[in-house]
Amino acid sequence: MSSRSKGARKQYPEPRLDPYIPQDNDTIILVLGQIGAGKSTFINSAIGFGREFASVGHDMGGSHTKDIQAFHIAELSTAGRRIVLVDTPGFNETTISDRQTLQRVVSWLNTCCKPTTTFAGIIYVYEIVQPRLLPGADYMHPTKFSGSPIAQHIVLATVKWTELPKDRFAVGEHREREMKTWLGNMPDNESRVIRFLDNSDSAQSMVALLCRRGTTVAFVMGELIKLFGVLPSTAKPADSGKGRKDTASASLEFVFQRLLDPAFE
Ligand SMILES: Nc1nc2c(ncn2[C@@H]2O[C@H](COP(=O)(O)OP(=O)(O)OP(=O)(O)O)[C@@H](O)[C@H]2O)c(=O)[nH]1
Ligand SMILES: [Mg+2]
Repeated sequence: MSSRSKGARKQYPEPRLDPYIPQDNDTIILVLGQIGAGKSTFINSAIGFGREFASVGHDMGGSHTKDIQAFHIAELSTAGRRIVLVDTPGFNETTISDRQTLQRVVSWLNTCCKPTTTFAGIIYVYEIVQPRLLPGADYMHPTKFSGSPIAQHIVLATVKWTELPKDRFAVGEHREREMKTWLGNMPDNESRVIRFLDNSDSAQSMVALLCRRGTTVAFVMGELIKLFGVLPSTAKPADSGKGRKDTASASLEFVFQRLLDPAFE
């Protein structure tokens, strides 16, 4: 990545936009965080063509990203395995609860992924300029994953370092140290709180880190259900138009019905 020249990037096809048609060997990464944190901006950097594929919002209203949307990173895809970054509406939105937002994400995974889809992880985008964000007030605060097997599939991407006044930089570093305790006592915790340096290499290195350690979508959905009690909606989600329901994803739903209801035959 850092060794690649800008010219080398041009030989890759630009990522395809909607509709997202799941393929057997897709590798999924969810990008989550508060409204306006910089999720869509991060995805554009990771895609790496200097273009705004994921729409970025500059207004002060609620979540600019309204729908869950999947983007491929052609540059990072190898051996027929596509890396797909999933942009999501932000938490702390006024018109929809965080629980409903997470339910949409879980429903999207349930509907748009195949049983063979690899789940590489979650990039949780966190504004370093944010003075306080109490776990009780943040439904999916990263502390909630402490002790969960999902913790090893999370990267905390701290963003907006350039917005910290120079004399407040030490405060940012202090917050960063605190974050390193959030995912619990895992050997490589510290290495997964990473500064986003506003460039493609920085975003792509986080993606590559997560891709070294994948699990199944079914496992992650099961853990999200256990941690947050959020069931995938049985109704077709509004976002499913951006994916395709086929027999493979239907069989994933079957896995989940069984997981949720031990009596299910
Ligand atoms: N300085 C700086 N500004 C950023 C960064 N990321 C995002 N922004 C700005 O923050 C604002 C929101 O960015 P988005 O990428 O739309 O944030 P989002 O998390 O996708 O927002 P929602 O979709 O509304 O939840 C925009 O004005 C961006 O230009 C960053 O890394 N550094
Ligand atoms: Mg967005």
